[in-house]
Amino acid sequence: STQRAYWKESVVYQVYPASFLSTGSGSQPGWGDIKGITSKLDYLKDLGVDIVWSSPFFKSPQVDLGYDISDYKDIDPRYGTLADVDELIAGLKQRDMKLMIDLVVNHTSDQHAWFQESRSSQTNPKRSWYHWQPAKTDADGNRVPPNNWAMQLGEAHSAWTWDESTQEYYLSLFTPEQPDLNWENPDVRAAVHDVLRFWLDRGACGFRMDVINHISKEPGYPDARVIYPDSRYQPGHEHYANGPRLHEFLQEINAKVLSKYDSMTVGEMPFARDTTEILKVIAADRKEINMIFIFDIVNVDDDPFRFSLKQWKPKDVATIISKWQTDLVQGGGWPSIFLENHDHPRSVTRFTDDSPRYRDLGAKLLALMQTTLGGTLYLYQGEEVGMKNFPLSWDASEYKDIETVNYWKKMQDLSGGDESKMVEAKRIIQRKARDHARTPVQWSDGPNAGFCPENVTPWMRVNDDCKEVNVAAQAPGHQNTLKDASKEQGGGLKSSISKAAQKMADNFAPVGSSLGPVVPTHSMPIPSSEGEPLSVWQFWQRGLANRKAHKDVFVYGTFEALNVSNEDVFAYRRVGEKEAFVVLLNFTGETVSLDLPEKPAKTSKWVISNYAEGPTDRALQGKITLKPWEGLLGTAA
Ligand code: ISL
Repeated sequence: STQRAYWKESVVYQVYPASFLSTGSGSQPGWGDIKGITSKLDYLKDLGVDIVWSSPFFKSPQVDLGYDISDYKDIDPRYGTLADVDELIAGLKQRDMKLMIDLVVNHTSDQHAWFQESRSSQTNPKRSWYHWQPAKTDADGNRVPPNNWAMQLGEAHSAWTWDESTQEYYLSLFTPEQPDLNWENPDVRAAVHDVLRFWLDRGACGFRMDVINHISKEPGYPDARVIYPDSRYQPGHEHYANGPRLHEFLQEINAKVLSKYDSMTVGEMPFARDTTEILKVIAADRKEINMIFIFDIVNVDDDPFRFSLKQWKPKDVATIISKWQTDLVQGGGWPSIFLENHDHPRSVTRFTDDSPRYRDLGAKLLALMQTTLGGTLYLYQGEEVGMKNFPLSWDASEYKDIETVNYWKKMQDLSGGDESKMVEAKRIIQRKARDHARTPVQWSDGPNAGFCPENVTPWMRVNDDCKEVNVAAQAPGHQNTLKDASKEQGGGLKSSISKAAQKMADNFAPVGSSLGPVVPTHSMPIPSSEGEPLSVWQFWQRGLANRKAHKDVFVYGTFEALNVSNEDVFAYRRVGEKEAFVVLLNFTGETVSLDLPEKPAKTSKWVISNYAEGPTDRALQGKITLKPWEGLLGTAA
């Protein structure tokens, strides 16, 4: 049976600090800060979070919102100070929670002292800390980059940036302001190890490792295979994702640093699809990293890259998730569960229907799915209240992300004044841009959604729906955000407890299961007026509590996809040593029916539905009907 570990059972909550909460303690008004995170620890604890992963808050020119770091051991004044981080770590410890740091060491900022030295001359001792290459010349005698690799966030640009003063190119896979470190150089690796030790010694539990499978580039920088015949530059990841020395570098980090701490690691590995290749990184006996983010599910509508709209089918979701749920565990690895992060649009928009009629049901359907899948669960800020993409009506200037800005510029160049092309481009960014995950967290229905004070303009526009969708309206006991929010008291929540909501909450503890009812870790009333369902937030809270109370099944149990007669329904069984559950998820806005085979899915009782009235008297096997976007959880015989 599977070895237990804290990092397997933990619920991780990702904070994107610029957009989380602005208390005014940072240097830039309208920008989130570290004290904002610290002030929300009770909130997170109450939700059921164990570990906070914050996107980078280190010193940075913010070209790529902190993924361009100019000092790994200091904090950007916009976010606060090192003392603020110490306070955050202490606050987490007090609550038996942990902090995970975002480690961005494939590249630095071009403002990092290492790069400043490296670019100062061709003979500087740090020259070889980055990838420098002489120019090539094309048939017409023009200067051209060393190869045809494209910049990932730079639409139609070369991945190589020309340095006028030293007359060479440097590799910059993301933007020109993010030069790639040269991991071939042992001094670079030692400097990175030092950064890890610095944060572990300060009390971080581990790392989310940014594009960690990009650190080993193929020697000689061979040309990329051509995917876009019309384009001069090509993706090229076959030469730098999962490169030749990746395992050696990861094992070195583990042996020299990680193994000396009770640490956890999750690697971000774009372009990792091959099971064998992935298991080489995460299988426990490899001593590399604990788990990775596999992007198949969030790439389901890419064709093959982000700015495209591919029609996906519910069946695709079922196929992708089922594959990783089984393959990784069988191969000695460990899955991560997530549908959102700061690089992807909102899941309720993407995977369900975010219109007023179905939005709550959709968000709860996804919560039911995620809290009942195996692996370490990652929740992204705002997902717990069902935040959605901002609307098509917003002007293109509201998009701030460098990737979107570059794409928009490229489309303007290409469109040659053809308005219909820009209408299409706008439709695409409204569905797919990273910006949708970066609007301020909606804490209340007050000014700026409670993200920052009234007289301050937030760095990014608050989504229009904040009046209806916000934490204060959904999370009992969390009405106050900024200090003077007292006028909101009693505004969002109805105090009477409805029988329907109470019944549903009780049902979250599957009766008849060996572990008995869930004992909530919080002691709050169930808020709702007659007939009102649980809020999305409450549904998440109870889902997380349920997951923990039955972790033998939901975290550690086996996963079996169920072959039901309807391809729009994702159906699976989770099986532990003492109990088992069945999950049925209708990924359409239609009423569907399916045949649930007697074996292996004969359930003893349906216990949860995302509909307020609960599972009602649904059949236990044979023909079953599901309402639009309905999810059901049942105990299995
Ligand atoms: O968003 C993408 C391009 O469409 C992804 O490929 C993304 O660049 C990739 O997942 C790497 O992301 C990470 O590194 C980037 C940074 O911009 C992202 O925010 C970060 O999550 C460079 O550091």
